[in-house]
Amino acid sequence: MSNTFIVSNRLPVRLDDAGKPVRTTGGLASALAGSGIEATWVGWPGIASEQMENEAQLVATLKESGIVPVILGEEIIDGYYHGYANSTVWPLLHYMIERARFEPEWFPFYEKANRAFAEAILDVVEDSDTVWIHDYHLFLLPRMLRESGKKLRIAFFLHTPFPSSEIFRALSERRKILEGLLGADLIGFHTYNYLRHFRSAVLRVLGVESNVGSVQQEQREVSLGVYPIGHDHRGFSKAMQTAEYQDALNRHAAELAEKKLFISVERLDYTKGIPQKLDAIRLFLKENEAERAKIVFVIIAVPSRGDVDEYVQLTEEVQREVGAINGKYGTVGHAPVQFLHRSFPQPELAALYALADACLVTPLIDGMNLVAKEYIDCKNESTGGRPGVLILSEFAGAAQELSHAIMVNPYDVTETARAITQALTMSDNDKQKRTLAMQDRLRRSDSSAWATTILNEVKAIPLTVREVNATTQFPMITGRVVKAVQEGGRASLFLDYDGTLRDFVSKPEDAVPDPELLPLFDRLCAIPGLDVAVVSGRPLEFLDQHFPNPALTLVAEHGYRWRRPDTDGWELVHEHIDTDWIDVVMPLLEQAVDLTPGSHLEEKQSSIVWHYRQTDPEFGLWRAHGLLAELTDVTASLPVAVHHGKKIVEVASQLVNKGQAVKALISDWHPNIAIVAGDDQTDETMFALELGNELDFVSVKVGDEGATRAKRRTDIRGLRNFLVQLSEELGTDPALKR
Ligand code: GDG
Repeated sequence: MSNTFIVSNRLPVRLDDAGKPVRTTGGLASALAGSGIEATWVGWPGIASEQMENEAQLVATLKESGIVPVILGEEIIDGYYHGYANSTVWPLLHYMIERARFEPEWFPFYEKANRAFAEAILDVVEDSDTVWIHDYHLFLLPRMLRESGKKLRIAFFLHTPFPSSEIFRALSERRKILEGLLGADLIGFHTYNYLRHFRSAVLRVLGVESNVGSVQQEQREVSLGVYPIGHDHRGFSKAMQTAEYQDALNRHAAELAEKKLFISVERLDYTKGIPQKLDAIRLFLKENEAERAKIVFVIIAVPSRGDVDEYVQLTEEVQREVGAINGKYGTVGHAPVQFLHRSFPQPELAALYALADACLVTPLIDGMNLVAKEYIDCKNESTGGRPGVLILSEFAGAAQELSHAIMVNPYDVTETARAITQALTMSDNDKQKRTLAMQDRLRRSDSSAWATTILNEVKAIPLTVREVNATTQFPMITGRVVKAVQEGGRASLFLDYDGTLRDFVSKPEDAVPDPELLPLFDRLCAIPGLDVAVVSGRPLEFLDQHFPNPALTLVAEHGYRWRRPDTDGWELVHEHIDTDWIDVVMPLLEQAVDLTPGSHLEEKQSSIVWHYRQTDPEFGLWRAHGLLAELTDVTASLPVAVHHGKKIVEVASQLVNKGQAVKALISDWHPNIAIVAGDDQTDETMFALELGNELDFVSVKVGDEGATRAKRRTDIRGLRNFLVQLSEELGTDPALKR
């Protein structure tokens, strides 16, 4: 049976006065408890190893209750948690680049901490287990687990926003972070906007294109999804059944008497917009003298990240401002703003939600915001709830679901002050209607439903998807080639170069053959009965320079010229080719270069190629579509073929294509078996060849993108392994050795 592991920076435990771990509820822990999913937690217990009185005992106690602790020392916690995660990444994910601190010494600790998590997990997981990783503290972990070679299903959920790539790319470690994340099988976000920004970062930082729902990674597909988190409905319902809740409800109702209660609840964090909220309250009190004594704003701000300077300063700023407002608008018996800088038990919180006439949720930006959902849920008449209305920032992820709230722009203090007036004067009937319109859906899509959905989706991903090992498709073919050659027949290999025999690089001239390739060709060319051709779009100069072995056949410029063994160098494949069309298409191609920074033209004997690999990826693609439409029009009656390849648009003479050249070579060589391999559109002319039943014709597409007429697929490594295997099997046969 496969197991599920939930990994988050903090474990759902706190240490009591005696240093003993006590399970805490709330958030993820309750979500899972409610969903009936059994999972083991992996995380940091919240104190540094140096502070633990008896580390071994603590670890043993935690393990007994199904928890796997990740033990971290003070130095790592400082650099990883207080430093990189909370002082660099957190502000950046929330668009607050001016608050982000960039200290080069922090990232190595972030890596070390992620590594410590990986090791703790790898100690306990087995093949086919599911690991669900949470949040920005652990961006590198999915890849670390993937690289372990264990067959795990890995999900990652980001609880914060994912910002625009313009902001994200300010991180020096942007590549490592994206690559780390892409080690997962499934990456989840709260909203479609965050997913969209993530895709754009993957495109702009890694140059990897994606679909709305997935990113292709070598032989794996990484699913992307939108899963708005729900609140702990079950937990709040239970809390509202307790005596503690009733007691708080009665007590607060008596304290409030006729006064209206406007509540806000949040961690004291600069993303939550507390100073702006206080500005709006101040403006409201200034303009509504008659209301001052009748309203109380209770601001519950749970202490957060007290070790980070930014947070200490924010606390002081908020305390000062609250004092100033009360000093100005309070009376002897009444302070309009109550700032409660501490945490409350859940039943007490539920009672305050139930009583409050309005809830002010006004973050400057927030991944989701659960308080907004909890407030709506607690508006339950049968448990003493009073009608109330939610005032909600349009920049909280929750705004996309809670459309019946009074929506505000938290930066617009006047608008928020006006929303307070609107809430104050709203009829109970209107409040109830708004609440009811949202309540059912919120209760259904609570935190348990959310956790169940994500876990079900990741568990449905077949482990075998990413085991499609291209090399496994070849033994049969190797056997057929070996047999043909050993039985005195002939075999031919027609191999494209870029993207087939080696990877793409941004400058085509840098894509020289790697050190293994030329000796491999030397070995293959030495096998009697085997003919080998490199069939490329490259100019003859490049091929001549990099493939010196004269026994190797070279086809340049997509089949325009060739260099065959035992001949005097390069010849035209076809004697007469009309190139008058070049004058017609050239102006269009030159215009494309002028209008698209980073693009350039490559002129070949029988074709012209517009390259846009180094342009802005979206802009380049858009221009390519425009150019293709124009070219299709202009070339309708010309003897050319226009095609859209990988980051190129090519106009080529119709007679000249790789397929025609291969066909001519096959009729020369008479092989019993021929293998053609290529990765892009120009190679389709080879795959589409119809050469009769006599020939064993094997077409292989390298890469898993796009439709193809080839009968098989592999990747660069798979093809390379096949060639090596062939050279070993045929090269080691003494009968065949020269
Ligand atoms: C991150 C993202 C995203 C608060 N005060 C008390 C208390 N709380 C509980 C609330 C609520 C939770 O804390 C706060 O959750 P939020 O969603 O509002 O915000 P973050 O802490 O910033 O959480 C956020 C979330 O992750 C989930 O993905 O929504 O955008 O920033 O549940 O009830 N609970 C108790 N006493 C308090 O005084 N018992």
